[in-house]
Amino acid sequence: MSLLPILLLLGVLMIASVQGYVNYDFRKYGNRRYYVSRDHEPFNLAKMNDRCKESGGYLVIIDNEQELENLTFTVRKVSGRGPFFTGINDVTSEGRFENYNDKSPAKYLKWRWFQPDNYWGEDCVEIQYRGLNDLGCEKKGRYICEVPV
Ligand SMILES: *[C@@H]1O[C@H](CO)[C@@H](O)[C@H](O)[C@H]1NC(C)=O
Ligand SMILES: [Ca+2]
Ligand SMILES: [Ca+2]
Repeated sequence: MSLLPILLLLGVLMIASVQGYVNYDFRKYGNRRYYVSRDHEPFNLAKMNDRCKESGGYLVIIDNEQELENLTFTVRKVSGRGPFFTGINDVTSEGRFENYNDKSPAKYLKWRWFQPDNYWGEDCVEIQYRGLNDLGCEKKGRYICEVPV
C-alpha cells in the first residue's frame, strides 16, 4: 500500500489547521445562506463575527418568527450537538439584547421557558429546539453565520 495518499491527507490537514480553516454546514433559506461551524471551541463574539465577515456575512441575527423556525430546523438537521451561538447578546447592558454586528436591538426574541435567566451572568444567546437561551459568552460551542445572497 502506498503512503502517498496518507501523506497528502496529512499535508492538507496541516495546511488547514495553520490557516485556521473552519468547517461549516451550509443551508440556504430565501435570500440568505447560513453557515453552522462544525467544531466545538470557546465562543468569542468579536472573533467569530470576524470569521463570518470573511464569508461576507455576520453572526446570525433573527428578524422574525419564520427565520427562527428556519434556524431551529437547521440546527436539528446538522449533525452533531450544540450549543449554537448567535450574534445576539446583552453584554453592553444587562437585559437589553442587541445584535453584535451593528449593535441594533434584537428584533425577535422567542425565549425558552424560564429564559433568559442571566445565570452566573450569561450574556450570549444560543438557539435551542424550544426557543432561545442566554448562555455564557465564552462557553464552548458552534456558531452560525448569516450571509445575504
Ligand atoms: C424560511 O425558509 C423558507 C423555505 O426555504 C423561505 O421561503 C423563507 O424565505 C425563509 N424565511 C426566512 C425569514 O428566512
Ligand atoms: Ca445577561
Ligand atoms: Ca440561560
